[in-house]
Amino acid sequence: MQRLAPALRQDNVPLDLISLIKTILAATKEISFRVSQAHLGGLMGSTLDENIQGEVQKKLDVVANELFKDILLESGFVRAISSEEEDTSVAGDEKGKFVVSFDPLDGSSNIDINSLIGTIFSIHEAIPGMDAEDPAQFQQQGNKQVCAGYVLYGPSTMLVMTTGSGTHFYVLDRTHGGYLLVERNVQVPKDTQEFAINMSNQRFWQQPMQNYINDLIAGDTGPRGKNFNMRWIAAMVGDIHRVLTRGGLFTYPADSKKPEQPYKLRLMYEANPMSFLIEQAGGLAMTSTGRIMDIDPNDIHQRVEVIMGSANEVEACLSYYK
Ligand code: AFP
Repeated sequence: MQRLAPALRQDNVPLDLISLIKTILAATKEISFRVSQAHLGGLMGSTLDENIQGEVQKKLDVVANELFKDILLESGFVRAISSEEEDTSVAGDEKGKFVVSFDPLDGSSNIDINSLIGTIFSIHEAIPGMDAEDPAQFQQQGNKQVCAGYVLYGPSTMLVMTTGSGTHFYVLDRTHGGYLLVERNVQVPKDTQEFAINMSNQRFWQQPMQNYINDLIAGDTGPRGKNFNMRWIAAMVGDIHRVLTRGGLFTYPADSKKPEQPYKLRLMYEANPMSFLIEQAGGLAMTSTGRIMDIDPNDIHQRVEVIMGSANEVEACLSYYK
């Protein structure tokens, strides 16, 4: 099995980006260890704080964020970072070539039940001549990402990453401490009979999504003429990993639960990196009105509607909005 650095060189990834990726992965190895220790390290439960989005922070969220922040800002490769757990972007090295957005621990509600969680990251080149302090560094579309990935802290610790030459799976080999390539050029099957959505929000969805899901549930007695299965891990990393592994449709649609906040998932460190991975694996990553990676970001914590996965199923879903 190939080690990470030669696999990246094979994809012609520039050396400075390889160095940054290795820096990010150093942090994930420590997070993987801390997650596996959980109760033993006294890291279960919540802090007394909320992040800027009003969500209660778990102790592990905070530890993972500090680890990432420190390692990235000390690396010299990074002009600025933005994180789910930071109110604003944080300046790094003025000469840093990259900006990094990340969700240090996605799926926090799964921490206390010893279930799937992961780290999501997205890398853009810094805008030439723009100050590290300037939050406009992050106003770049997803289609400008030079690398995106996630690390899943499951039964094995897996890295799923793209630098624009396909989406590849790696596994952390604890015997030598590095990530090994286990599957190159993963492909999301075009068709699927599996979907992932938080059904408890059904009454708050717009009518097209209500109609689409009703038709999936009707199965072989409805217009789709086939039965569908539903899965929901409540951590986007876990749900997208399943879609990348065996296909499926994942959606977090617009809803009217909180009128001031019609969308749940965050563009910069959830939707954009997952879109890059899904598209590089032959899937589609859309809102009901267009491609996610073509959205012009206006805020580091911007939220967005998400419909992604198996190409033909995403098209089928979008046809209800026409
Ligand atoms: P947290 O990491 O902030 O807990 O949120 C996880 C997440 O943003 C995403 O990973 C899930 O798909 C989604 O929330 C699940 O949310 P609900 O189960 O509350 O609908």
